[in-house]
Amino acid sequence: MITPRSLRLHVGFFGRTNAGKSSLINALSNREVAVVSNYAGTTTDPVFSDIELLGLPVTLVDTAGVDDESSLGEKRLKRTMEVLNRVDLAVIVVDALKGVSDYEIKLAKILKSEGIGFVVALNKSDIAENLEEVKEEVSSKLEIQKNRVIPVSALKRIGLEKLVDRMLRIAPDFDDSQFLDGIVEEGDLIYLNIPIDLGAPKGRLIYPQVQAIRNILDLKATCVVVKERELKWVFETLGKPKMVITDSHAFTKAAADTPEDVMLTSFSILEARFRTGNLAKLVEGVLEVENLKDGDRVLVAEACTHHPSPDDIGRVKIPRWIRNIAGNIEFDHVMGGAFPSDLSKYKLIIHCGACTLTRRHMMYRIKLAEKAGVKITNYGLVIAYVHGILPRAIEMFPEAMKVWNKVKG
Ligand SMILES: Nc1nc2c(ncn2[C@@H]2O[C@H](COP(=O)(O)OP(=O)(O)OP(=O)(O)O)[C@@H](O)[C@H]2O)c(=O)[nH]1
Ligand SMILES: [Mg+2]
Repeated sequence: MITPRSLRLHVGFFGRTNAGKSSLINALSNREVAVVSNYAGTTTDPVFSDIELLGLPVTLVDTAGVDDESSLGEKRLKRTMEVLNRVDLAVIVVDALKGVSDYEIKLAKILKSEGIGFVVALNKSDIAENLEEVKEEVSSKLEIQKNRVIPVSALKRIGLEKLVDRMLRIAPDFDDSQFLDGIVEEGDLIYLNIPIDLGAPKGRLIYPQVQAIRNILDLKATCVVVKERELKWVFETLGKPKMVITDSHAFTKAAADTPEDVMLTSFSILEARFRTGNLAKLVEGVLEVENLKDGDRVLVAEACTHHPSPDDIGRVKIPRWIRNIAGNIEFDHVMGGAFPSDLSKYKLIIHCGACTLTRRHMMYRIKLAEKAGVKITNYGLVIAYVHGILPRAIEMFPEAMKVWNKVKG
């Protein structure tokens, strides 16, 4: 299976126009993925390309160069900053003939304050003079160690290996084992309940399901994968497992078929915990449903773009369930990369499982909601909540249970 983009290490390339960001991405990927020209401002929107760097799946993100003169520059800067919140690692590309300006200094400060590691690619080293002096100057102005400044030439393919080596050395650890960390242990038996209904994609499993299977095997535990009709049968045949993980669509039936002393949760809740690192915050969000009143506005955000089906979960079911509880609520929907910059008109944001977003990106969206003072939750929690099985589905996560108990006592 190809690594989905959301689990790839995202490396953003930032710098002024014409520094050679696109050229460098082409050189690293051995392809002409990005358009290069001598015209300042060639790249306008972020361009994502998936490659492997020394066996590590990464996504290189080319950004619009910033020039500090035009008003267009302002807009571009804003867009660059949006990309910055989606990357795990940054490369600041500096034209060795020009050195650093206030822009790179500002960029380095932001990256440091956001905790995003970065290296500087000192490009066009093939035609630069006094390379050592420039390197010295860059490292002192950006207040970074000299070994973080790597002279390269995208054109002549000089210094690329060294650049990659530095990048990977400072890359955050990219291991997805946290999906079931702390819950599943060696020797455990886990049942995975996966209904193959009309909503299931043809011929494959969805990523959280694959991730769970892989993670259980990595943890030296055993899993049995069944459709919802066989869940009862497998209990009778193999006995009690430590836990049942179910697809959200089959939550109610799974809850009925799973004895009270067996843990039960959903792929969607596990995914939410993994992707946001803050299940408690999302539980706080779902409890906000009780405070909604007629006329309140709720945003439903779906990270992937798909054609909504007649009983689409985000478009149809969730609004129906919430209206049943809270009355005449207004719903807005966004899809894909779109996310409103003004969230203040919403009382609540209900996000999808976000399996197509990077963790950083999802955490950023949570931060935006927090800044706007808007509660945020996710599909899986809403489904469990409206069916009255939320406490059961989160009881293995003490931090989330604490929030529940505080409100529900
Ligand atoms: N001599 C030399 N020229 C280079 C090198 N890398 C890029 N260039 C040239 O610099 C110019 C700008 O390169 P791009 O890759 O388009 O620069 P960019 O940073 O993507 O620019 P924008 O998209 O406009 O922000 C092109 O004419 C490249 O051929 C290099 O290592 N050496
Ligand atoms: Mg470019």
